[in-house]
Amino acid sequence: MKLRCLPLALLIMLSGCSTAQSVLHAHGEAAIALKNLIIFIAWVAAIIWLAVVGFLTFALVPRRNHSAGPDNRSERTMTIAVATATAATALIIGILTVASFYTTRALNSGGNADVTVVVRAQQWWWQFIYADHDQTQIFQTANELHIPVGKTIRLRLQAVDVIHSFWVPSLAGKLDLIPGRENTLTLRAERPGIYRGQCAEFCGLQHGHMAFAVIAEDDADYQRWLARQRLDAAKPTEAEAIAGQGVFLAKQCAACHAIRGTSASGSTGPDLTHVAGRRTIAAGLLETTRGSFAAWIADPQTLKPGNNMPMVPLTADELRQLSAYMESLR
Ligand code: HEC
Ligand SMILES: [Cu+2]
Repeated sequence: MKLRCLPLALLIMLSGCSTAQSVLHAHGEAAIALKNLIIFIAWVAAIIWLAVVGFLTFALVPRRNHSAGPDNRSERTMTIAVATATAATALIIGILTVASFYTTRALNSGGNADVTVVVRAQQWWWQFIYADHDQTQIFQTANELHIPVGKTIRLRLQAVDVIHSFWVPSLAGKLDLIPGRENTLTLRAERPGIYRGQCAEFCGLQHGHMAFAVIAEDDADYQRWLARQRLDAAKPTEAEAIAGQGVFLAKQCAACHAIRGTSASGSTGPDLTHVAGRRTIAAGLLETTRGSFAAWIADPQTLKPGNNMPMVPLTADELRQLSAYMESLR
């Protein structure tokens, strides 16, 4: 009976093998420090386990010549054994405490940041606002954080509604976003890649659909992305997309979404200025395609029940035009 459960248990363990979002695939300064700490603690625990099992086996092996009652010698041996074990326990706990203390202190050592991004978590998506001294250069995006490789990124973590938690296991430790207070997380990617992140604090119905991506790219690519993001939305050229812009501005869409360069300036939902340039929509739910836009706009409540975008009644033509317009926003 028990043996029959074994394959199932092994199968479940296999699910830990993905590298998509793994603490053990560390590519960021902070994540590497944390991974080393985890491995160190695992080794210490393994050695302790072996020692305990060793002593237990030793104690269970029957031996001849042991006296019937407790004599002075065995009592003395016992005292020494207990004292040694207690001292060893205290020492090991001490070492582990010091190791975690120095590791976590190094994570938040501050220093100068090359890029500062305000992260505003809300049910159930991530708003990323790229700060700049020059007011005209500030822009925002959603669910996709672009960073330059090898640079220090300062994230100012804020929550709009309830507590959320920012976690990109391959790059850094996790940190909560708490309404009314700001936490700071320092992030640094050592090599280019797309790192999956996920809200790590249960925040309501769609907590599981609150993913994001950190895209670490070399400086030239990052600068190109930055320059593009700072531009206003592209003017639609296709007839269908032009009609779509009209629908967007006429329906409630513009009350919740901003599209720079148009009169749409809502702030309840993600900024859509360059929405088609993002890999996914609705916080990792759907890959960005014209079909996904249509599906999402037609019925956001079936795709992501409870989310804060209502179903706006549209005709089939309006839906097609809106999707074409969304797809033109690169
Ligand atoms: C009441 C506010 C509201 C209205 C009205 C609204 N939306 Fe949204 N929209 C949202 C919110 C909130 C989200 C984020 C949902 C999530 O991911 O949980 C969203 C997400 C989106 C996204 C995905 C963006 C991304 O980057 O993930 C698109 C595209 C979109 N809306 C288009 C539209 C269109 C087109 C209309 C008009 C037909 C519209 N929305 C009307 C609030 C609104
Ligand atoms: Cu959450």
